[in-house]
Amino acid sequence: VSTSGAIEVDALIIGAGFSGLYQLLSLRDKLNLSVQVIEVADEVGGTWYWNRYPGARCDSESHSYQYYFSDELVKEWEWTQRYPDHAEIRQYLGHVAKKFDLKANIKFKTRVTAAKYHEASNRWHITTDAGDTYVAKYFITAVGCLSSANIPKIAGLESFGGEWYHTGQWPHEGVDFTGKRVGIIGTGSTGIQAIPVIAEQAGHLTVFQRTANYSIPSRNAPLTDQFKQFAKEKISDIRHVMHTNTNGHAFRMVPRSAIATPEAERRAIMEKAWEKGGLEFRACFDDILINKDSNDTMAEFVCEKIRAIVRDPAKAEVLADIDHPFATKRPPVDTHYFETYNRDNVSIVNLRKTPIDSITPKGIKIGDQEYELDIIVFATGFDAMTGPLLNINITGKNNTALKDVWSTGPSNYLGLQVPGFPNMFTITGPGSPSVLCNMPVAIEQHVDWITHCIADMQANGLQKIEATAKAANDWVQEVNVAANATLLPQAKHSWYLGANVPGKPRVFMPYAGGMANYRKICDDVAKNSYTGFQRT
Ligand code: NA7
Repeated sequence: VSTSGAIEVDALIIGAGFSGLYQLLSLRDKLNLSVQVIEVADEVGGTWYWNRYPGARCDSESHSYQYYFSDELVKEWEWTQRYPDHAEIRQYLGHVAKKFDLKANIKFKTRVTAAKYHEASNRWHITTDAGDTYVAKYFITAVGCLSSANIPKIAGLESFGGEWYHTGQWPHEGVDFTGKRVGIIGTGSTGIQAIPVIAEQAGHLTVFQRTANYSIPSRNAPLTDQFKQFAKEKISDIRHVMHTNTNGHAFRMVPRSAIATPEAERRAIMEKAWEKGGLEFRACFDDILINKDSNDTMAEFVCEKIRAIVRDPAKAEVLADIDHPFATKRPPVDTHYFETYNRDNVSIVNLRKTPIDSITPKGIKIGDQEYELDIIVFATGFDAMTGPLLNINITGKNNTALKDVWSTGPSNYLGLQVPGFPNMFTITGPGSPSVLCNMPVAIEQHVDWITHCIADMQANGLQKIEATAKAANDWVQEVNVAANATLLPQAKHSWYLGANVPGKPRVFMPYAGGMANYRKICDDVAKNSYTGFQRT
């Protein structure tokens, strides 16, 4: 503690999810730095602390959705299911925190209210709602990219007489839907997970769908002993696959074109992949995101499945009326999603035809019709990637606010550093490939890179690292070029583009050039004495 009452640390990290925990461990135990983590929740877990809605489960397979920095850790943790649910992931992160004694450096139930760079001292001053000020050389945001809830400003919400919830801020005690009239808005990954579970409890569930979505059956099941053993014996191989492919998952894209494969063979491949289930479905051809004709074959296949599963043709029509190429929005994986529409107590409303007018004391009003509801669930996603950063009042050199620098869209270098904000690092920031990748793989890469960068500064007596404006401009171009080389920008209603939040700049935010490419770019930057950064 300094004479001014401020608490001096080498590094301050915001967030105690996957990123913050590993960044803390790396800086504290590998570099011997003093580190403070600030976390608003009362426990570790990050996104999984908040997302406890019915059916909340990871879309990555459990053996790939964990840290790989320690073989010992991989060996000692036992996942129970093919896809871990929110509670199991929290248990896992709790185990990690305990094993490495991480909580000693985490201040819980505290929100960072502002972070300001002081040029004369080259220090970040970070203030919290507990009234503390931390002074840190390094300031690292580990705030997640899908953590700022998007609650649409629908007129009349405050007048609603029932209960309403956003899935990303779910009450820990749960919500009792038994016999209730429930409405859910949103059919992204979250809505698609929640709808089948809520439908089993509710008296009636009305799904309000704006954009129809593809979804692949997850085929979730308990893990067999044989698979658990395989995953522990093959740690190095699994790590190698995840580190050398485009998406960080433990499977590879099969190098063949969908459109160039004869139709009968193509169909047989897709049928088999559909039966196996999960995100691997899209990996059975490697040109789905670059060749529209190839993409069409897969899109048509999924739409045929929807029509075959959903018995009511009117419902099937609404569900299969998809306006974007396959996998250009984050493709959900589900457990009995389309089958749920065969229940008598589930109906669907097409908001593309008639949007929501307002929320009334009794329910949701669309045109002349009022849908009477006891509970409304907003599965309406997040102000993705930039939202969590802009929620903190971050000010860099010359009193420049991050929100002003990013008023027309985010710009930074490698997704990791913003010019004018020296010694600040953003884990899984916009411009990084994280959201197009199996998240822990992207996180470990970001954290390892930042840790090496800081180690190199410490070893060489360097005080400051700052991305140059040119490097950031070039990176923004690179992110654009990478996106435009794919079909991804063709999904106009996508949070990748900021399109889900009214007024948000329409900029394709994630780096779509693939995780392995990105890793190589970052490694080359470091090898070449941190090209694109100014270090003093
Ligand atoms: P998403 O994928 O952003 O989905 C949100 C859904 O809510 C989507 O269907 C939206 O329709 C819909 N939405 C958003 N705002 C509105 C309004 N105002 N009216 C009607 N419908 C609306 O969020 P998720 O939580 O499902 O998933 C986020 C990520 O978490 C996911 O990609 C995985 O990476 C894990 P739209 O498509 O915008 O027309």
